Amino acid sequence: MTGRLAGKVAVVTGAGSGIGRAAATLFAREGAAVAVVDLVAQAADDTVKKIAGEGGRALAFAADISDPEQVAAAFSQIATELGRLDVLYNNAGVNSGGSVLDATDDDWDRSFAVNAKGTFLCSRVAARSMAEAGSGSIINQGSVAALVGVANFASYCAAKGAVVALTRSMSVDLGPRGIRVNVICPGTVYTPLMEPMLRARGNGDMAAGLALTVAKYPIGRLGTPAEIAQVALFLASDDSSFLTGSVITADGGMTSQ
Ligand code: 1HS
Repeated sequence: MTGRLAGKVAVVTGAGSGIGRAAATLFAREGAAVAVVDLVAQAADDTVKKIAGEGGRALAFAADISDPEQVAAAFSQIATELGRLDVLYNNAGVNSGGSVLDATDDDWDRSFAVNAKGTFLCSRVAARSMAEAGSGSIINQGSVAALVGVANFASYCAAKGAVVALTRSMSVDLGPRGIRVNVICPGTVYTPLMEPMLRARGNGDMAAGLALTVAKYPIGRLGTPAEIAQVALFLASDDSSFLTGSVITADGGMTSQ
């Protein structure tokens, strides 16, 4: 452990699995006290157990980040339990399939409620706390889908595009308050969240969907949660002290072609 987050308090949303769990675990290894936020209480508890098993400090909070009241309650609990807030990683998100021809109103509404509004709601409450301290780092989870068109992903592309635009706007507003705001745009990382997309892409055949997806990545494979967590750690730490408003692709070259 190099202690890159020693003495810090970090909130990670969607930390019950995948990239969020990897980031929460890594942040704790680097010395942060971590608020593990997830829609599924048991999943958040499981991440806290993993962190505790490694000697780290973490607390679990169940919340639907698209619900303003649940966000307010969770962050109030976090302030009570952990006292301060130095880092927010807005990792929680939902996938939603369908092109503009067949996506449903619910697809659109849910994608924006979680991916865009959830990022906004958590950022607003965190930024108010960080502004009092005059420092902080907010990391938003975008996607390559914010930067390039992805077939049958209309509402997800649009919502993640909103996250990138929100990041740039927040960086302008919060820079004078000592708060940095950046966004990671990952390529596909193999997590349970991605299985519906991969299976659909392969017309029901997961292996075929995976092969079609990997073929889009010059590096020849998909990313891992740990690789994205390392990018989040860089943006959370003082190693990225001159970065704000930055869009960091972590995509195996997918958007370079
Ligand atoms: C879900 C993640 O944000 C990546 S969007 C899907 C991109 S691709 O790998 O299917 O081209």
